[in-house]
Amino acid sequence: MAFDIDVIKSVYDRMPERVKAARELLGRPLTLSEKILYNHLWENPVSQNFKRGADYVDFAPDRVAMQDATAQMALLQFMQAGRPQAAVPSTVHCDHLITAQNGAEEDLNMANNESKEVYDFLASVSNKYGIGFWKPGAGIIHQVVLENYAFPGGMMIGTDSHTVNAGGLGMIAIGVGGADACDVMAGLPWELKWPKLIGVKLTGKLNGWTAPKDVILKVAGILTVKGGTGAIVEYFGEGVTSMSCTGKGTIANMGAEIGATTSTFGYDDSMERYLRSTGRADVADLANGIREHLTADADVYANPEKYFDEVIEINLNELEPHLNGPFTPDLATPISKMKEVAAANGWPTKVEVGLIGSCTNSSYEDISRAVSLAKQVSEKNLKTKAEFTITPGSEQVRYTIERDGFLDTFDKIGAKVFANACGPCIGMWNRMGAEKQEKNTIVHSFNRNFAKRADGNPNTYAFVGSPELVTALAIAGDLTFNPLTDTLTNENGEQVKLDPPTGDELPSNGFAVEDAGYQAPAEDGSGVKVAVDPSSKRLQLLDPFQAWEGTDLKGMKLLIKAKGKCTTDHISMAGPWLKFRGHLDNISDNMLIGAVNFFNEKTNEVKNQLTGQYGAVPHTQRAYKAAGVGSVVVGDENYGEGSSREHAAMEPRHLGVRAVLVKSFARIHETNLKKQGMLALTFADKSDYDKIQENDNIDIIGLTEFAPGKPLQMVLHHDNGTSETITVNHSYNDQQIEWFKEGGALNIIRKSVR
Ligand code: MIC
Ligand code: SF4
Repeated sequence: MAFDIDVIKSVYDRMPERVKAARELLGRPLTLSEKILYNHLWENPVSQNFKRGADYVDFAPDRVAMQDATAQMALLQFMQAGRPQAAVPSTVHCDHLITAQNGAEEDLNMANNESKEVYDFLASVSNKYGIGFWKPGAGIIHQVVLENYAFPGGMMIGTDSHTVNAGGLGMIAIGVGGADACDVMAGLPWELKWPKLIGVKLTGKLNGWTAPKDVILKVAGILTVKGGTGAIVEYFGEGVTSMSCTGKGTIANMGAEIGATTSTFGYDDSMERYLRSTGRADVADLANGIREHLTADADVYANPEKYFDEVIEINLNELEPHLNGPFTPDLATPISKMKEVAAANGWPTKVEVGLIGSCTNSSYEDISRAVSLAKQVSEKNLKTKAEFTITPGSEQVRYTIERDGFLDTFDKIGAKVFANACGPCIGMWNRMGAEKQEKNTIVHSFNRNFAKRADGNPNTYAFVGSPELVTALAIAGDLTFNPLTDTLTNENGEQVKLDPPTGDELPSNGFAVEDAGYQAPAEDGSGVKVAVDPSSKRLQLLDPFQAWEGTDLKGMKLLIKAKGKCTTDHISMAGPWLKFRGHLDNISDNMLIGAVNFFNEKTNEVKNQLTGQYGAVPHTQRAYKAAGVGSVVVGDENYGEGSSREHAAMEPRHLGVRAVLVKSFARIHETNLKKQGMLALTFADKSDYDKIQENDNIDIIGLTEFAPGKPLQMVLHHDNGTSETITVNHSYNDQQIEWFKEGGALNIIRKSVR
C-alpha cells in the first residue's frame, strides 16, 4: 500500500467538484496545471480568477520533502515554530553528504562516520515531529519520492530545486527554501505567484539514440536558463503518452534548469504502469477513478495557443541527441554539430570521465539502455576509453539492476558504482588530480554543469547528455563522436558501429529491495530529545535576526558587483562546504566566494572600503559587520539561479548585507531573500548596473513608505563627490513587507508561538 493513501484519497475526492467550480468561474476549459492549483487553494470554494504572473496566492500542499543538506536549516527553523508534529506528511532524505571516492560500500561507511552528528540530528528531529526518515544509502530524494510518494494531481513542495522531478508522475511539485517548508509543516499556507503557463507539444515518437533527456536539453536551448521563470511547463501530445513515466521525470527534473516553477504531465498509461510496478496499485486505482480530471480538458491540447502563454512544439521523430554545456545547462549542441562547435570554441574533446545516474537519470529504463551499450564493448571487441561511473538513484533501483545483471556488465567495462546519492553531481567527488586544475572534459547525465560543480576544478568542461549518449562517448573517449554516423576502431583494428540503445521501461520481474532504508517516526514523539552540542562545528541553533530599525538605510558600502553568471553555487558553494549546512556562522565563510568581481574580474577578491585593501568577500563583509556598516550586493541577470539552498540568502543576512540589487532574480532565491528579511531589489533600468562604482556609498530611500508596487530609490555616492539617484523595483506584497520589517518570516511565527 502507498504511504499516506488517505491524503491521496481526500485530494481525489474533492477534485471533481473543485475543478468544476474553477471551470465555471473561468468560463473555459482548464489546463492540468490549473486543475491541480485550484484543487490546492488554501481557501475554497474558489472565488477569484487569478492573474497569471501577478497575483500572490495561498496554497495547501499535500506534502513536504527535504534532503539532508537543506533539511538541517529547514528543521532548525521548524523547531522554533512550536508545533508538536509536522502538519502535513513530510520526509527527510540523506543523500547529499556522501563523498564518491572508492565505491558505494566504503563511501557510505565513511559518510556514516563523518556526518554521524548530522544524521543523528536529522533522525531525532524526524522521529520527534512525525517525519519519515530515509537513511544514508536509501537513495536520492527525488528518485525516492517518485518511487514512493508522488501521485498524479498532487501538490508538494521540497527543499531542493529538483523537487520538480515528481512532475513526471503528474504532480505540481515545487522547489523551495527551508523557510517555506517550515511554514507548511507549521500548518500555515504556502504562497506562490500564480504562474504563467508554457505548453510544450511533443509530436512524433522517441526513437533510436534519442532519449527523454534530449527533449529537455532542446527545451533548455530554446528557453535558456531563465526562460521558464515564473511559469509551469505542461507537456502534452503523442510524444508524451508514448514515453515512460521515468522519462517524464527526467524532463520535469531538468525543468529546474530553465528556471521553471515546475513542469507537469497529464495522467496516462505509463504513469499507471509505474505506479503498479512500484507497489502502488491502490493509487493507480484511485487515479483511474478520476482520470479525466488528471489531465487537461480536451480543447486545451487541441488548441493550446488559446490557453498557454507560450507554446513550443518539438517533433520527436526529428529530435537529435544533444549535449549541453560547458558551464551552463542551456548551451545546447546537437551531437552532429559537436565536432564543429567544439573546434570553434577550443573545447577539449578527449572525454576523461563519463558519469551516469543522479536524481535526473537513474531509472531502470535509463540504466538498461546504457547497459545495452556497455554490452557491445565486449561483443564488438572494443575498449572503453574513458573512466565510467554510475550513481544509482535509489536502493530499490540499485538492488534491482544488480539482480538483473546490469552491474556485472558495467563492471566488465571497468565502471565504478558509487553510493545511491548525489556524489559527483554536487561536488562530493574526490576526483584524483582535480586539484591540479587541468583543462579537461567530462560528460554526465546530471542536470547542472556550472563551473567547479562536479570536482571543484574550474577547468573541467562538463557536458550534460542522456545516459545513453554519455555511455557511448565514454566508450569512444571522444566528445565529437556521433554514434548515429561514426564508427570506432576496435582492438582488431576493424571499424565497428554501436547499435542504438535498447532497454526496458520497467523490470519484467518487478522491482526488488532488501532494505529500502526507511525509518518511520515515533507515534508519539513528545518524549524524544533533540540535542545540539553548543561547541559543534556542524550544527548551530539559530538566533533570531534583528528587526528593521524603522528608517531608511544610509551609508552602506558596496560589497561586490558580481559580473555575469552568479548561481547559488557561486553564492554558497557546495562540495566541501556541505558539511557546514547546519551551522550558519561557519558556512558564511563561503559567501560569494565564487562570484566574479566586476572591477578586477577576480573571484573572492573585493575592496574593503574601510581600509582600501583587497580581501576575501566573507572576510571583508565580516569587517563591515564588526564596524556596524551595512552593505549591498549587486548582481547581473538571473541572480541566484540553480539551487534552493537558503544559505545563499541567510549568509548575507547573517553577515550584515542589507540589500541585493540585480538585473533579475531566479524565483527561489528571490523568495529566500525575502523570507530571511533581506531587501531583494531589481534595477528599474537595467543599464543602471553600469552606474555602480567600486567605492560607492549607498543609501536606500523610501522604506518608511515601503508598499507593494511602489519603487524605492537608491542613492549612489561616488568617491569623486558626485551622487546619482536610481530607481529600484521590488515585488514584495504586504505580507512580505512584514517579513522585512520583522527581520524575517520566522520572527513572525516565533511571535505567534509565544
Ligand atoms: C543542487 O542540485 O544544486 C542541490 C545541491 O541539490 C540543491 C540543493 C542544495 O544546495 O542543497 C538544489 O538543487 O536545490
Ligand atoms: Fe542531488 Fe544532483 Fe539531484 Fe541536486 S541535482 S538532488 S545534487 S543528484
